[in-house]
Amino acid sequence: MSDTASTFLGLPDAGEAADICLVCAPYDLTSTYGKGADRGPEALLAASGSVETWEEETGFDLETMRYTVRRPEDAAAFGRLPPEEMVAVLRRLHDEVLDAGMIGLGLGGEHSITYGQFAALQARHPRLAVLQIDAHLDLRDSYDGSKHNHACIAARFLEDGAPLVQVGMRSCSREEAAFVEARGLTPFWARHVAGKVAYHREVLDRLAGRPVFVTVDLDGFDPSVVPSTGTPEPGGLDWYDVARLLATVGRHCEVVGADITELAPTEGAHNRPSEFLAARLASKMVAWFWAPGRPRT
Ligand SMILES: [Mn+2]
Repeated sequence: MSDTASTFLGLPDAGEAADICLVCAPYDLTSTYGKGADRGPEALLAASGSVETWEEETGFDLETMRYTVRRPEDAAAFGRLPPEEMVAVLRRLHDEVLDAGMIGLGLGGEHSITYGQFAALQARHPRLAVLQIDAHLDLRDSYDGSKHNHACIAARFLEDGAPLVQVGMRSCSREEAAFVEARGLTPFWARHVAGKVAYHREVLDRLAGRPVFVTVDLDGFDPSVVPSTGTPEPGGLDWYDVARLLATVGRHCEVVGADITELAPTEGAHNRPSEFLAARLASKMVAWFWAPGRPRT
């Protein structure tokens, strides 16, 4: 790691004294269409240097909390690990973060990175529920020979017994559709919830007072909002769709961890709206989920 590695929001790295630890997962081995998500974490952190530390919506000063960034020791070697080993490395990193009393904010990386953090959290919060923002159901049991392919993350949550609330879906396989039917799952399809807020009540009912892990695949957003992602499915969520939902969840639930995945930076772009949105989302998550003294209902 060089001396010039980005910090979060351009603030000094607080090391072991941090409240929030951003855990980088520069990994993109199993993606199938657009590549580059391994460069997502650093692109988000670099963009965060231009994000205001005053959070205008909640009136929270992000500079009053302390942040640190953890990266795999050897990013290139990490990027070549088989998915099962990658997940094990991240599980250890997130265990350390939680043992140190910090809140983890995972930065991907393809969506398979999420399992390490999920497993570390579930070990501490057996009643953990998951809120997943995504264009895809990710309910394949395995894909390309791995149960830790990016297309399988939601199948792992269910396999481990975690209640799962999925929002923004608009793409799945025939087998996934059959699985949804057979299991009686009721994902919130993008076509039903885009532009709406009335369904938030049902989201909260399903999370039902449990500790919550929020996992955001940026392809849940519409490609006009987040173009730089591996599989930009049309018909996605707007910024305010996601912002209103997550602000509501932050007010009503105990969010014990979160991640932002599938940022695939556009090299040489004149401006980088996806990168900046991801950084802004990270800063908003801190304000919505973890700001001390924030309004709770
Ligand atoms: Mn997805």
